[in-house]
Amino acid sequence: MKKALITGVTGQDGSYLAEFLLTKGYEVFGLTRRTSTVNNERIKHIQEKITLVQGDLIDQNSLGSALVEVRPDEVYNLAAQSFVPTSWNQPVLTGEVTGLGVVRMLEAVRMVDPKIKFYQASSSEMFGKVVESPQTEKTRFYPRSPYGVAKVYGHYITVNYRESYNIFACSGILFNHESPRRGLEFVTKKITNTVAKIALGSQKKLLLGNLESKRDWGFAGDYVEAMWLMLQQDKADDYVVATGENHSVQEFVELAFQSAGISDWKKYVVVDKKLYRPAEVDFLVGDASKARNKLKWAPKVSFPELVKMMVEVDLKKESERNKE
Ligand code: NDP
Ligand code: GDR
Repeated sequence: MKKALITGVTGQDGSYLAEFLLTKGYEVFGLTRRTSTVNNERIKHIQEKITLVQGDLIDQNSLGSALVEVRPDEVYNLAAQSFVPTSWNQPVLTGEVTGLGVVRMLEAVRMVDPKIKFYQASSSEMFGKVVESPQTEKTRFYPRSPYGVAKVYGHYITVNYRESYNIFACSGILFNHESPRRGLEFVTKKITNTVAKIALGSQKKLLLGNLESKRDWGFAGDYVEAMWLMLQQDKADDYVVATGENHSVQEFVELAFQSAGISDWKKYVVVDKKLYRPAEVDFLVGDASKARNKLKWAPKVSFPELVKMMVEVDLKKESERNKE
């Protein structure tokens, strides 16, 4: 039985990856940091089947101890300060966790057992102000936020540990992926959650920032399979994971209202300039040909299906809340 340790197991991707690895017969361990209130909402349905180990990407010793305790075959480093706007408010913390956290985990791997396979959650935010479209593994990075800058460090230190120490370290450059488990502050979940409230009468307006930015949005459940596939190859490498389609925030809004049976979305949406970012990433679209060819990976859930899935779950939750 293979053993995997997931950092960021309480997050959106960590919960889907843990489920996925259980179906593949893995013994799954999740690294969690101490919080004053338990926040295991996303993994409570599988908590009996996985083992939680305490640790924090800011604390080097805790990472080494976790590896000694678990002795995993594979480490999936998904933990990060992952919300782009917060990275301007807390740039140093973002650098510590999202950037230096990666080298802390790589050092732990190197010291405890350099044969451990390592996956790093890199991001399309590294492309930022894009220099070409669509973006591939070879496209030059031009990050536009402290988060993007920290991810570029995480990406190159992963490549460097592969080249310096021959560690089987892969970097997955994933484009935006969403799900009903997405954090409430991200634009997709904010939209579907508020649309559900508007449809059921408990909220009147949806406040948004830049409606024109475009993203290549996929379904998180599809993307975690690509992470696993990367670690099953003969050779460690880096891969772009994306759908190859992009849509504006406004298109997402229109489709979300439609899915809730509301045609006149303009009546409800208010643009708030305070939600604009100091530097925006206007347009992202990925070319996942390498992942398609080498990993035989392809996304399954389409953009309209994703929006509909998220709205339906939020409508159901909201109507249950209203009954309480
Ligand atoms: P989430 O924000 O949902 O989850 C982040 C996780 O990191 C949480 O489990 C959080 O724990 C944990 N974490 C934060 N700080 C620390 C720390 N100091 N020590 C240990 N754990 C910590 O992110 P996603 O699931 O959406 O994303 C997973 C990874 O993929 C992230 O690295 C993200 O940057 C990257 N990524 C995400 C994309 C996306 O579209 N979702 C696209 C490309 C990359 P807690 O619950 O305690 O806060
Ligand atoms: P992103 O996701 O920054 O791409 O990072 P987010 O959903 O936060 O923003 C997407 C786009 O929507 C615009 N936008 C708003 N965004 C938020 N959050 N709230 C709003 O009200 C709003 N209005 C408009 C933004 O300006 C932006 O252009 C996500 C994260 O998961 C990262 O961790 C990950 O690396 C990247 O995706 C790929």
